[in-house]
Amino acid sequence: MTYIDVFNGDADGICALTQLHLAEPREARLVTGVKRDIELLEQVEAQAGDRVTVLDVSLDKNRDGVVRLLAAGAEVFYVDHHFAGEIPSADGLKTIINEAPDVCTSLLVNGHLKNRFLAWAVVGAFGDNLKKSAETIAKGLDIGEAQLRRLEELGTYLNYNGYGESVGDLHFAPDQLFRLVSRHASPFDFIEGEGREHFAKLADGYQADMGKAAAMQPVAGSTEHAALFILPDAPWARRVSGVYSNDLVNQFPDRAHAVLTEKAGGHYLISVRAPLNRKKGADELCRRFPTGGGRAAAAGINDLPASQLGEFTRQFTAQYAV
Ligand SMILES: [Mn+2]
Repeated sequence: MTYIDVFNGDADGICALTQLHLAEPREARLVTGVKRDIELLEQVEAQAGDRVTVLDVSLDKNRDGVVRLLAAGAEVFYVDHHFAGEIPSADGLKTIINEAPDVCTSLLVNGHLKNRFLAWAVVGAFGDNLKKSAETIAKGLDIGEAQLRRLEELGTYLNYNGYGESVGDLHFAPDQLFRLVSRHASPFDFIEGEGREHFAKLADGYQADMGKAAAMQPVAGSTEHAALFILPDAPWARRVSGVYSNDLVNQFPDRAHAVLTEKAGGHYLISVRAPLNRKKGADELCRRFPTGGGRAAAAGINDLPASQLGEFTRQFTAQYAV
């Protein structure tokens, strides 16, 4: 019997699996990737009796894999908050799926584990930009404001590390980062204890990349309610695009944001954020384009041809016209 742990390579995926490993330490085959690499079950082969855990990737994008693994006799435990569509019914499948906009996978795992590693759930929720949810559940921790902000920073940095076109863009491969992080029952041991050099590497990378992004201005076609930014084809831009989008949303809560990163060949990688005060429509907009997907508040398009930039700009500004 083999454990196979499949997780999104962002803060939420890493913090969800960290909680599960702390609760039940195990040797597992890890399957992950950059944050946008969500069709992860394509890579998974399993045999009868194997236990496959899948975290923080849309079941809709992995349904064929789930069905195939179940047919092979594996047991599948699936926890997620993205669009799921129809959930297969089978004895071998256990799901915890909740698409509510104030929930993330780390919070769902925290509920499953009855708050055993609550601080890690707080980090995961901050990482998914669910500040209110994170602060609400953090009331169950005996920590002060300064410590809460450290958990927020860690969530932000882990999330930041997941963005890139390929693992080569990232400071840490997500499976490596999971191994470094999940040794610690408390996130503070990673932040200021034995893991502090890794925390510092994330912090330094984040500050440097965000400094470059902060110099960018909205491009032509942007409106008062919907702003577009275009970042160059460079590793720093691919790393920072997602967190920069979150940062813009927090700075301008009434405005929708699209951050486009140029790719080789003239295509764009896009992060869309609905206005913080009206978390709607980002997934709907992105799913109208090939390679688009996500959640109502935060969605993206992996590969938009330059020829569709005008159409995307038109639909984005129409979606958020008021
Ligand atoms: Mn998530």
